[in-house]
Amino acid sequence: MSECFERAKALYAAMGVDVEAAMARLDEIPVSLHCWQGDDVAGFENSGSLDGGLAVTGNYPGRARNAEELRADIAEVLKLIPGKKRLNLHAIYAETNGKVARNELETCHFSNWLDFAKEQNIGLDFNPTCFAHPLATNGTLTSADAGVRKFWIEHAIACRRIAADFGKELNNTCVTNIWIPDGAKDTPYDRLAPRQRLMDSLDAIFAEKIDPKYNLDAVECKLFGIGAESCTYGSHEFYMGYAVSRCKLLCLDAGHFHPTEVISDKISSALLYLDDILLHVSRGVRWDSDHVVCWDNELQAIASEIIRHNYEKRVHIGLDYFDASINRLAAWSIGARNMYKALLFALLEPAKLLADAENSGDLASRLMLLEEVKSMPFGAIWKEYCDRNGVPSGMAVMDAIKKYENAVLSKRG
Ligand code: RNT
Ligand code: ZN
Repeated sequence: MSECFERAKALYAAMGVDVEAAMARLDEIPVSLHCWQGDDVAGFENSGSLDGGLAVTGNYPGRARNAEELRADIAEVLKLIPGKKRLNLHAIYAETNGKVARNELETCHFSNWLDFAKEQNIGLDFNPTCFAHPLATNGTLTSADAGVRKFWIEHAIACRRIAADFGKELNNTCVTNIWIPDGAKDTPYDRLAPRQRLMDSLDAIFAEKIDPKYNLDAVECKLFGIGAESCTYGSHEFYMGYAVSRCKLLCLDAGHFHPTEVISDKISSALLYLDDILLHVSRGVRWDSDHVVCWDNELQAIASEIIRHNYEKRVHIGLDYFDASINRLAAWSIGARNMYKALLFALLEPAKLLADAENSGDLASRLMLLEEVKSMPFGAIWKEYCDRNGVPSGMAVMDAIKKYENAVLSKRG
């Protein structure tokens, strides 16, 4: 233990903060790493280009081209992130050589991923993939075509069963999130009918009861997407109502609201009415651009909300961004480390002093405290946390990434 850490710990203690307790609490908070940062949301179906309003920009060399490469990259990135991690898979990461239709997917098509999760001692999360598919060009669960709707309902049902198997096999609850790109480029005449169909499709998907010990269902709203500028059927109001009335998890993606609207302010409201929620921590720049998560004010506000109200068992934290313009392992680890950093920073807030100041109406002291914590020696605590987790800190993270880039990524065509 370094002298820096001991001094920093004493300074936090003077503010009534128990650093050891904070680190112990952080150990129990999982963050779900999205598998799709490693291959630009391509998956293994060779289905062609991404759509549904999703766009990955950049062509930095070294993209994982198959499951072995992706798992090798994830194994490497897990070594660079402290804390209790999970892995979030999409249905398109099935290993079927593209030969099994999405509505016929089974757990056996993910057996390598299950082995990998066991090897790494991590839980899995899951997502039906309702985009990048010939049947997804004109709506999925909202489609006016009953055959198309049926296909996507069957796909989502298959995904829930696979997810429940993940949960059972790993003895670790899986969270399955449904996001669909459905919406209208231009002003629709009827906004109700597609939403009615979406509600009915979701009810059909969730008709089968699955033990919440194995799988929890989440639904993800969005304000707009490319090609769905005028109306997105799965809006916030739609899914908030759906989640509350059906006891589902609401998924709040940080990039899915108006640029001045923040999800940190939605957590306490949503959790008054819902048992659990899912977060897609992302960073929108001017739009839902899915930039690498930075340790910015909003990320800190999200983490502080979770910690201040002891929500860590009810808020499932997932990451959702994709940057192909820089080394993908760097993108992954920078964003994930920032999530843990923000959680640790929140855990080191002088909670009692802040609550006392606020409750006694001493708002100047509240402001002073909130500003003072910004210059506390947080870096020494973070470094100690990384050391104890056996992961590098500072630019040593980049050194490890460059080493892997030279040895592995640069050899990929
Ligand atoms: C899209 C949603 C969705 C996807 C992933 C790949 O806007 O955020 O969560 O990013 O499922
Ligand atoms: Zn998302």
